[in-house]
Amino acid sequence: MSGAISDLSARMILDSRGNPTVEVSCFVDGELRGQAAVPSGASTGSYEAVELRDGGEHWLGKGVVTAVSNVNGEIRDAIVGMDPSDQNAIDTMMLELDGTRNKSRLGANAILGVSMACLRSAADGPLWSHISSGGSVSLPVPMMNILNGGAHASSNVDIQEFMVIPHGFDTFLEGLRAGVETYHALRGLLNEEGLLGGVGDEGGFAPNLPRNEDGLRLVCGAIRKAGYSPGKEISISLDVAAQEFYGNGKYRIDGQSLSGSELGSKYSDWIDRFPIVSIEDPFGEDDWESWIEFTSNEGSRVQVVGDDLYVTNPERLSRGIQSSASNAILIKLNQIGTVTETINVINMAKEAGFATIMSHRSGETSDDIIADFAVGLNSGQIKTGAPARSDRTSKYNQLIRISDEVRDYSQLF
Ligand code: 2PG
Ligand code: MG
Repeated sequence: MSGAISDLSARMILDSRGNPTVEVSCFVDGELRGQAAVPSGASTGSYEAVELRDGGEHWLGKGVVTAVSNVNGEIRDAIVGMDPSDQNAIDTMMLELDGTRNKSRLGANAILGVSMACLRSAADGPLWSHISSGGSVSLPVPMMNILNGGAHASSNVDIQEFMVIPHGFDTFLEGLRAGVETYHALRGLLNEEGLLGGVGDEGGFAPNLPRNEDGLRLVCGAIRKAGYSPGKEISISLDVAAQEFYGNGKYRIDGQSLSGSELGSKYSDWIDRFPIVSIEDPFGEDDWESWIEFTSNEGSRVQVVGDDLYVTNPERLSRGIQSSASNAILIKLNQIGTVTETINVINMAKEAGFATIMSHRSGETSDDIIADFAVGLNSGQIKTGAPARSDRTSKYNQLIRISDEVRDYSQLF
């Protein structure tokens, strides 16, 4: 779209956990053309780009006054006058202005808000089409987090996410329907077992369970109760987020203290007995040895996904590719902090033959931009929580809208 950026304005809004976050509006030739809101993680990797928080007493230290004024001041001054369709120039300008390796001066939350708002301003038609710039597109298979634990729930379950992947369907809508039916079936099953309580940060149920394995049993039961065959039409994906229970070389899970190899054997046993097709962050973010060993043992049976391990960072991904530490990467815009760098990382992963999964954060807004990214970058998979609460369903609903225009549903597993 022609024209020049005439103004940028940022403000604080609230995310799904009731914490402040940054929203940015981008004006082209005096007209509002694009608006975007920044998500926020709870189980964040230490190598992520820095989210600027004010500290102090207001908003429990989580205020974003500084990040907002960085957009309304320095960043605005540098970006006004630029062509919104030159995403690379916009992002490079902000990287240079920030001047740090991890965006800690201006804040990745300030920079990403601008980057995404400019992207939206440049789109002449559907955003997914603009993002694809003529490349192949497809509707992603969803990873739906129906049982929450770890840092996203106050239960005793160590594993952060038990997800269902409806891969055995011809269309996105059929897959989504099967996942939704399984979510409701799980509610029924938990109710029957006296385990139904509240939900976690991503809308999945959050029961206390005797062992983590009970999560697998319950999800399988829910798939069957919904009328589907576990492993055939719907399989299981886990985000262990193992960094959260790692310390002094040991993983504390199910009341045991395990080495990386022992934990790997536990996963192998689960893979033997349950239809698990994907495991994210099975080990800590610096425990490369365990990653390499596990991927060499199980990489042909399951997708091994690096999230905290790679933090959508090209240097960390390059190490993972060279050492075969995994065979897939989770992609989160705010881990790296600009649209351009996100696209570069996903392309790098694809060239190496890695699978890619576009992902939300546990703290979200109703912004649905990741739906367009998943389609436009042909990521094949999207992870965006339970089919409940509008911070999660906004992404599914946008994919439903896009499915009127795009027919291909990614074929996996
Ligand atoms: C993850 C994410 C999203 P968070 O670990 O993959 O599910 O959680 O945003 O808390 O890092
Ligand atoms: Mg994760």
